[in-house]
Amino acid sequence: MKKTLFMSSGDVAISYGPELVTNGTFDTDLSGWTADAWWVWDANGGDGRAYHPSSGDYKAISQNPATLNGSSYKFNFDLTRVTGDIKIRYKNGAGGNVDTIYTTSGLKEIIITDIQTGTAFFFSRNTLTTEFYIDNVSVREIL
Ligand SMILES: [Ca+2]
Repeated sequence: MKKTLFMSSGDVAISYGPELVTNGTFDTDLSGWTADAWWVWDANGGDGRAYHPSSGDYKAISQNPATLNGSSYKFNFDLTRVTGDIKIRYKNGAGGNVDTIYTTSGLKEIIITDIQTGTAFFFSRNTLTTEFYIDNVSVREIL
């Protein structure tokens, strides 16, 4: 029997390359990250995460995944905001800063189609006195 399979554009499977972030789940510490001493590892009852205690100063945690090469990537993380505005920064292919500001908690996702080879991803406050947690940071190439 002949079968015909119909697919809408919404059914197209997107596949991803391997995880490029080291210790994005913060299981036991902040290893693999470059962090201002302000940052604290939070055990969070067994699901460790990175904690930015309340501050209005620029105190960043960052990582530059080794194999970023200028193709497209899915960048996502879990944000728990206590207060303030949280900034994510990376560089585009021209070397310009790309900033995304968040003022709510939740799973945050950025699809990146223009990225500098070897860029780092920085998490910090934007302008306000800010307190927040991050976990499950992931960068994967869109294949
Ligand atoms: Ca975790």
